[in-house]
Amino acid sequence: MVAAGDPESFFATSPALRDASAVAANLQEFVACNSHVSSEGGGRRRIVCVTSGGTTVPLEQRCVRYIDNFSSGHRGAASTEYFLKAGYAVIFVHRRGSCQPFSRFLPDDSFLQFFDVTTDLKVQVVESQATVVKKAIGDYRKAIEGGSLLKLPFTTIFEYLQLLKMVATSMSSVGLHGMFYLAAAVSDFYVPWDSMAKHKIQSAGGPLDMKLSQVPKMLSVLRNQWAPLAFCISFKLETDSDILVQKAEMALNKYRMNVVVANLLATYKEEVVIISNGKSNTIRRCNKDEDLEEHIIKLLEKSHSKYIYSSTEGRNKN
Ligand code: PAZ
Repeated sequence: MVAAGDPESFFATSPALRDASAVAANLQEFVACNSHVSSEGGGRRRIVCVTSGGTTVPLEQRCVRYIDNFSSGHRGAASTEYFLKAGYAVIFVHRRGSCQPFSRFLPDDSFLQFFDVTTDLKVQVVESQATVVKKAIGDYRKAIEGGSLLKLPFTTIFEYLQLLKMVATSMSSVGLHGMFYLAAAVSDFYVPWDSMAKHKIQSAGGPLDMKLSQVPKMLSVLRNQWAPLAFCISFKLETDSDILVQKAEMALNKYRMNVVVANLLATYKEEVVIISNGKSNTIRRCNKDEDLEEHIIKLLEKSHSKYIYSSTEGRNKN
């Protein structure tokens, strides 16, 4: 049985990540290709790991049922677009099937609304959507073919934390120029793999009585061991406005985050509170056509620059 909150036993008992060696090779190549000094004189290229979407907690090893976590992945996908625009290389660690950068504008019910069949039986994008689709394809190809965007999918809490560890250790060489933007909704409780039912849980045995263990707090490990120099931003989602800022400040201090972005379930698309160093700054979007993430990323990019500058200054003085 895994001791609650112990990161090492969590990893030792988790099912191995599929294709781990291919993921490690892709990561190594991505980081190496993007850790160069910019030819445009902008200094060293920055790399951000954006996490996005919710993790699942399987209830059976041959999983039929699972506990899920709220999150569409919209915030992570939109933020990825703005980080790319700001010149960052992005490692997009996302829930399979969640919102993706450059295609988040597609309609939820049917993307077939975007297409028409012509009289000579060719498929084409409807005229009203042509401009937006052309731009999205262009931006997406530029990011992928230019080697600025690496997408790594997860579903379960086991996959997510193993990926986060791999990304963080691969990015340790990037030092101050690395950023973690942890927008994923990560499960707080889980069933350890070695105490999980192997087969589908049967209902004949009556009500299900199940004890969940606490997921180890990996933010401390990220900050202290995996990527100690990186600029770290975590998110805090609450439903009770009376505790939001207090909980966000606690996370900032306890895990030594550089910034915590606090948001409420009822208003998270409209506003967030950015908390850092005893300062708090509320950002609101002015209208529904605007992306709140554009404002968040602008602010974080500036804070990251200051962080790099002040850390480098500090080192030069010593
Ligand atoms: O993915 P989404 O756009 O639907 O939601 C984003 C969010 C609310 C999950 C994110 O802003 C957030 O707060 N993430 C951290 C959640 C948590 O406290 O676990």
